[in-house]
Amino acid sequence: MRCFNPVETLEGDRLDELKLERLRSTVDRLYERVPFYRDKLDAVEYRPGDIKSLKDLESLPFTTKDDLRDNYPFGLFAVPMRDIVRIHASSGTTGKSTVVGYTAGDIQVWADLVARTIVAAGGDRDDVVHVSYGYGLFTGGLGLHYGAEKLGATALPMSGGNTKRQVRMMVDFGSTILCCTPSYALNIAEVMREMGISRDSIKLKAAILGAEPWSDEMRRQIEEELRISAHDIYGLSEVVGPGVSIECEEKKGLHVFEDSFIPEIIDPGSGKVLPPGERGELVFTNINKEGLALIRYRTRDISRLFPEPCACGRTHTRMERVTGRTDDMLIIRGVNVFPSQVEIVLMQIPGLSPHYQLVVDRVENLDVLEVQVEMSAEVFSDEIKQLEVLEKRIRDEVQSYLGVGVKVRLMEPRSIQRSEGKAVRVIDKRKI
Ligand code: DLL
Repeated sequence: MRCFNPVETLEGDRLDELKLERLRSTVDRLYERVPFYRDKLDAVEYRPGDIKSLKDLESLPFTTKDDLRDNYPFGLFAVPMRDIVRIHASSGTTGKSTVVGYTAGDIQVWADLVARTIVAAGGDRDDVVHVSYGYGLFTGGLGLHYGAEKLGATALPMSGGNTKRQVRMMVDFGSTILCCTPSYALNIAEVMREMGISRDSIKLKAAILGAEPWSDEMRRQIEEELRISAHDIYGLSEVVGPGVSIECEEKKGLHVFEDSFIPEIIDPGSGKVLPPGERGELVFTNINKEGLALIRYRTRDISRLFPEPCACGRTHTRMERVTGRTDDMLIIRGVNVFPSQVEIVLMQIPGLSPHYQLVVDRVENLDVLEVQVEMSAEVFSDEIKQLEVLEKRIRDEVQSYLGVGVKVRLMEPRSIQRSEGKAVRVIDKRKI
């Protein structure tokens, strides 16, 4: 195993010492410098110096997306604006976007974290890192870019879109590591096929895919089609951007870089910390960030932690891949449904493409979930009768997996809009 930073293999006790020291200094600094945190910490009668052990984190208050919005744009920054060298923001589909700021030191730390993820995916300085995450206020593009440069690899700042051009550059420049959303990786593979570019004309060996949920089934499809090793990368702008965690070669969970973030899993209802192995809402505390550091930030992402040692040798805890968010969960006639569950079923049925969308509506006060999925080109030319059999199979299998009846609509190849960034999986007409 190769690591970019020796801290990735720091022994448990030493890692805990480092975490404690950084936690204490972060919380005390926020108390001094950020009025919002001073008020919140005063409310729980916290006094600087009160953190004596990592367990004390549990007594601190949570931070939510609303707190960031209420302090829009720069109210939670812990340094003067003249020390901020970069701003990013999340798109914010509802209300104000959330704004994050980085000092020069933060940019270095972040680049180091992302360099670790590229190495975990098998990269080194000889690689050509093809960055198809969007550049701009979104953290994906510049995040991967700085990581690739930090590693000493060659960064290719493609950004999203213009997929044919992406493929041409991949051939001409010999890209070896692709960074984009999993749905965009499938889109690229499809365009490659349509352009008649054979797998042998590209040098791709790995992909660092994230920013949206995806399943192991989708991983298999991407790995098969592109003949690469696909690694899940997780992160969120509020906490830093990409580089919070990554899958190593074992692909049994994502290592959370604990020298920078302390993860917890809580019960989303009660806010109580859950024991290792139990599934709940992921919460992160920044312990290595100057510009904007958040205490117990509630991500709304659902996961669980595996503190057991990993065969790769990294000592940092692992989190299960994020399969859904507390706020993505659809409630269909009282049954909780995550789009990722539907994906798992669809990907196991031959004759379907990995492009799908869920359309939810309310008809006569009853929720109706329609699964729209594209057929592969071969199936599309089949007789109607065979299509009916396929439709019924999907309906039955989704129903038995989810425990709720669904409508199924087989779609023509290429009729569902392709993503160039995060895929839109759900169209909920009930809210309109
Ligand atoms: O998506 C940062 C990122 C960029 C991560 C590139 C990975 C690669 P936001 O736009 O703030 O930041 O969205 C964060 O996206 O809370 C999750 O719900 C979701 N998400 C991110 N990575 C994954 C993943 C970036 N690997 C939100 N699996 C998070 C599932 C993910 N969901």
